[in-house]
Amino acid sequence: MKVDLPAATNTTQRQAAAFIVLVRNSELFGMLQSMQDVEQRFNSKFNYPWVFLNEEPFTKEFIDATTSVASSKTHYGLVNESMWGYPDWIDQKHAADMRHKMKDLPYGTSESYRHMCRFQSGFFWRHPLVLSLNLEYYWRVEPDVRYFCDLDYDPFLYMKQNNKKYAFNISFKEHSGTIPTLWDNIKQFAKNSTENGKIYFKNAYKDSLLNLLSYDGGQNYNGCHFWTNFEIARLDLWHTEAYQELFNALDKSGGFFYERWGDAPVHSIFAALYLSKDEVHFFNDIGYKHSTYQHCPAEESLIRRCSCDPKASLDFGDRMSCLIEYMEARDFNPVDEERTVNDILISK
Ligand SMILES: Nc1nc2c(ncn2[C@@H]2O[C@H](COP(=O)(O)OP(=O)(O)O)[C@@H](O)[C@H]2O)c(=O)[nH]1
Ligand SMILES: *[C@@H]1O[C@H](CO)[C@@H](O)[C@H](O)[C@H]1NC(C)=O
Ligand SMILES: *[C@@H]1O[C@H](CO)[C@@H](O)[C@H](O)[C@H]1NC(C)=O
Ligand SMILES: *[C@@H]1O[C@H](CO)[C@@H](O)[C@H](O)[C@H]1NC(C)=O
Ligand SMILES: *[C@@H]1O[C@H](CO)[C@@H](O)[C@H](O)[C@H]1NC(C)=O
Ligand SMILES: [Mg+2]
Repeated sequence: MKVDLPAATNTTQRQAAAFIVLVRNSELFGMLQSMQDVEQRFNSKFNYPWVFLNEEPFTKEFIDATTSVASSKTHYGLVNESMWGYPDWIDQKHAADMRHKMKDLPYGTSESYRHMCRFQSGFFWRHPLVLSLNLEYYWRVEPDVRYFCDLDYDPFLYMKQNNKKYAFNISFKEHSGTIPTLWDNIKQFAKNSTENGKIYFKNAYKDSLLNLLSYDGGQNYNGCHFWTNFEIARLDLWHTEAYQELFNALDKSGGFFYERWGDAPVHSIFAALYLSKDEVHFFNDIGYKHSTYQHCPAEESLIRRCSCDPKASLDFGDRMSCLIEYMEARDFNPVDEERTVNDILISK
């Protein structure tokens, strides 16, 4: 994949951007590990601020330690119960029963994980602290991730110059047991909106990444999603009427609690349906590791002082990787295909 990168220099103009991290006090040491990598590989040269969010107040220890590792400003925000808790339409007894039924799935019984996924889907981008900073882009960071490669250009500037709205660097397949009715709700949302005279997914099917999500032309979801442990995006993507209405509809359906919808499939489905292919970017040059899944760039020209082995990369080798689906969705361009994404969603 050929990409035109900004100059490898730290003298380019800074963007309105920040790292946004949702994290617990107990994850301090994993957080410092991630921050040290990000700072060493990139941010010590570019000095973007850090924003930390938590549904409990950060401890003095957490604040002092993270502030001392950051090369720039740090901000700390509390997530209150308006963004972390049960909406009044949720039947909490039913939610508890469903968690028990999902005990064999990853985080199946976890209540906090569900609040986390709902927050990352519907709220981090409108948290008062985030709004107050007037950011155009964010880069999501989590504790315990490794950044293996030096990054000597500014990815926010890259996104600005190339009109990218959402960027990821690894893709992955969700366990279908966590999202049994998610896709039906997406299709139903498109139908409901269309009936109300609102067409949110106007892009041509062949200009979208819909085929990343489906092996059968939109009938069923194949589980592919971007891995939101690393995500760089425009905040206004989530402020669109289309996303806010979609989130509201998904939230009303209860699936964040009765199932275990992840923010990764929710973000990814929206980005793939709403954006054009060219607005989504695969950051192939940021060697990255999150627990057992890693991405290490294999292209010769992209190897930039990395300390990882491309052969150990998830990418094409692993059946859980969706990179092949992504590449095929990018290449999908039949001459006689005139339908829009909305046409597809409402016909299935
Ligand atoms: N403050 C807070 N952060 C959480 C909680 N649960 C998860 N997170 C954060 O949300 C992100 C995703 O959680 P993680 O456990 O890494 O989930 P995974 O990446 O899907 O395995 C990480 O940044 C965590 O630090 C929680 O209960 N409270
Ligand atoms: C980044 O830029 C500043 C000035 O703009 C310079 O002082 C600093 O040395 C640079 N840092 C690195 C690591 O290149
Ligand atoms: C929680 O935060 C929201 C803004 O995000 C605010 O409107 C609300 O008043 C806060 N609630 C409490 C109980 O502090
Ligand atoms: C679609 O509209 C119906 C009828 O108003 C409603 O019951 C349902 O929850 C809506 N579903 C979605 C996903 O918007
Ligand atoms: C993926 O993103 C992570 C950052 O989270 C970064 O460390 C890693 O270098 C990125 N990997 C790739 C492949 O770009
Ligand atoms: Mg994680």
